Amino acid sequence: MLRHLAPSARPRDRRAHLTSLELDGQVVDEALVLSFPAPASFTGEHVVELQTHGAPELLRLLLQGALSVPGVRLAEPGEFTRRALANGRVDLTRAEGIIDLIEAQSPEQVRSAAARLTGQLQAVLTRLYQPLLSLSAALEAALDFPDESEGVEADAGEPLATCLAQARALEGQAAVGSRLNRAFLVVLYGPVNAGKSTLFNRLLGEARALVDNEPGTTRDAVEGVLQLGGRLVSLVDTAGLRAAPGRVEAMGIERTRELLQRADVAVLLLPPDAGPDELEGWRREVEHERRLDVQGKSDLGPRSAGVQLAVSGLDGAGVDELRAALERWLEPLPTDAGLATERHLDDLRTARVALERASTALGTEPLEVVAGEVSTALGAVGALLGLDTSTARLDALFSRFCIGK
Ligand SMILES: Nc1nc2c(ncn2[C@@H]2O[C@H](COP(=O)(O)OP(=O)(O)OP(=O)(O)O)[C@@H](O)[C@H]2O)c(=O)[nH]1
Ligand SMILES: [Mg+2]
Repeated sequence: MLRHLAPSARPRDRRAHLTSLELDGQVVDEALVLSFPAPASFTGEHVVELQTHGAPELLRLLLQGALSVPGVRLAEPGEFTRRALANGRVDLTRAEGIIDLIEAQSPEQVRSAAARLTGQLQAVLTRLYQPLLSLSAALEAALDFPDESEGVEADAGEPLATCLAQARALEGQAAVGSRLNRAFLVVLYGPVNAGKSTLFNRLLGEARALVDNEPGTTRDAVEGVLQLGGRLVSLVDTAGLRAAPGRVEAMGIERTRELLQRADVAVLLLPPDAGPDELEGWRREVEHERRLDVQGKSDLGPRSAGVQLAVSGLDGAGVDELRAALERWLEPLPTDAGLATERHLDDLRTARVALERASTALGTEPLEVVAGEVSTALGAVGALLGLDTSTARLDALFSRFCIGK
């Protein structure tokens, strides 16, 4: 049985309390105990936290001890956050922020997740949700009580336009957010033996791809992830391009071409002795609007004409310049980017399209049509917040009209 010593000194709420932990009568650790009585805890329920030393064997023992207490079990994945959600301590956007923060892989993703975690997306969505709720309630009421509906259409124009502008702005942001969460694809390509794999390894800071002076060493595409300017970049080393490759190599070359079609930036690496004709030939070989022409093995000779940069994967010369050049290609993100993310894009699009249809219908089609579209938009925004809109709308309706007084 797990217990902490000095049970007479009950820890004060929300204060760290130093104590010894005892397991089956023997002290196993000195730890901090914190108690958070309901409802002022993360989940809204009574919570006790133990801050112990991190030794895996100690943690295993403590867990075993805790689990031997009747009624104690391990939490399901995400259960604490789920309970917080169920108890109204966080909304859906904040709950998502927590998991996004845990999974973040770049500083930009950390910032974006933290903004959701601290409720910034919730605040922005609420600024859209509240006026939509009032508008929807007013329209539904006008349908239910036609006698009182005079002027409703004229009054709806302005809030409808405001909501539509807000939905459009959020949808634009979600599109940026989706690019933020996606790694930028940078593909290294060029003739065989140009030094692509050596440069790839240098950029990643580890010997990932095989390097050899035999042309055609790399056959399959090799991917590595790195950070540039706070953004996540997926860097791909490819099979060198050449005429008359072997059968397997030809498959690799086909893959190189496919990758180049999807690449955000293509880096063409050329041998040091490449003349202007060869450069021109490679330029025509693969068309890409964001391409960097780089001469490799710069330690072997002077820079050839026509390239933007010269690098040596072997001694690292020019590699910082290459990094800087790649960073410049990465799309700059606005500071509030990624408040809304790709996950929110569908619902925001539904809301925006419905509001556009409502605006077109207002004054030209029956009020039912406008009300129906506004209701669709409300449902989509409510879903983002994890709210039950039918109950919310009833609440808003009843508070306005005092039905059943
Ligand atoms: N001097 C010098 N040699 C290099 C440099 N980069 C690569 N090499 C050498 O050039 C040869 C080919 O290098 P790789 O990095 O395998 O070239 P690659 O472009 O990946 O070749 P494939 O995969 O066959 O297309 C190896 O012998 C490397 O050691 C460099 O910057 N300077
Ligand atoms: Mg290679």
